[in-house]
Amino acid sequence: MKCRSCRGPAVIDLPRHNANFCGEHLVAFCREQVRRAIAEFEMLEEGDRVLVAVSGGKDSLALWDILDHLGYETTGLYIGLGIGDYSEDSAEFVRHFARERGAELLEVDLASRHGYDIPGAAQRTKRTPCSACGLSKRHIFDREALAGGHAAVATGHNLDDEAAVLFGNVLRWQLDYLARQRPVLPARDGLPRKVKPLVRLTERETAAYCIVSGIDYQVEECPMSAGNKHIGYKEALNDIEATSPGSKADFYLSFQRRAVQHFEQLGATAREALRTCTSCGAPSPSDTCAFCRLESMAGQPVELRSERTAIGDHATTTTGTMDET
Ligand code: Q46
Ligand code: ZN
Ligand code: ZN
Repeated sequence: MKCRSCRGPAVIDLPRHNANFCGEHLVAFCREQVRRAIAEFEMLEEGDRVLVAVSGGKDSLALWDILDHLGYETTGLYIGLGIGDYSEDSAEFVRHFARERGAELLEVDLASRHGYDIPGAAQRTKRTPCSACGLSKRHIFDREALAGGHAAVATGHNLDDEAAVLFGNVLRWQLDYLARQRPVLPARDGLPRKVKPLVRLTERETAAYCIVSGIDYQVEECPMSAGNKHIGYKEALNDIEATSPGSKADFYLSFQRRAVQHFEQLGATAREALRTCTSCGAPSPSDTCAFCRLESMAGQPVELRSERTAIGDHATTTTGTMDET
């Protein structure tokens, strides 16, 4: 098996591209895929300041690394979800990555800042853990991006994730979700722009990118993901991909290129006028936003605080601050 670019020994085969790559050219390939996704979907402009949502997994760390290499000014944002050992380990992977590169890392710990963790919130509010988690993460991404003056929030959703969500939305013909399933959501009504620059890369490719680039990441999956129906959709799409390489990318990217605009008219429900949450100031359709309602049901009162830390030159200060959490 030879690398398509240099004819040296290949470390990975990518049937959908009819190509094999050595480590060096796999890295170049992945960065090029991200550059093309950003350009095609007009996600970012040259040199933009980007807040990268990092979980400690392969996708978000690969994304942070690639955006850095593409010349964006990045800050990592890690949210401590309080999911036992899983969260403790994931924080360590993120801190290690940031420390090695002298990268700026912002941490928000749900328990110390908002008085709840995800397992507790799920129990007290009768939401599923992923629903409480998603709501919390979206709110904090938006808030921190606006507070820091970042041009956009970037998340590590890859092609497998997005194709699986699309598959689920098509199975149920969720027109409103289909209309909004874009790799870039423009800033609006006091919300920052959101981008998914990994939509041209599969999770196998981001994992290989991390291994070849020496990025240590958390392999373990979140223990609260059990029962998530997207896992089954991913398996179904992988079965199709195995016999018909390229189907997954075609399914998702052709939807973006040729179909999503048709759903915009079909699925567009009159967008509720947004007011301002009287508690936190975030845009909200009601007087109190969903996040503040979750916090008041799930949380214990805490003294609010925020942690912004520059890692590298100030490693000692950083460690001190982080240990507090
Ligand atoms: S972290 Fe949170 Fe995921 Fe865990 S609780 Fe669900 S949403 S599965 S990306
Ligand atoms: Zn090569
Ligand atoms: Zn609020």
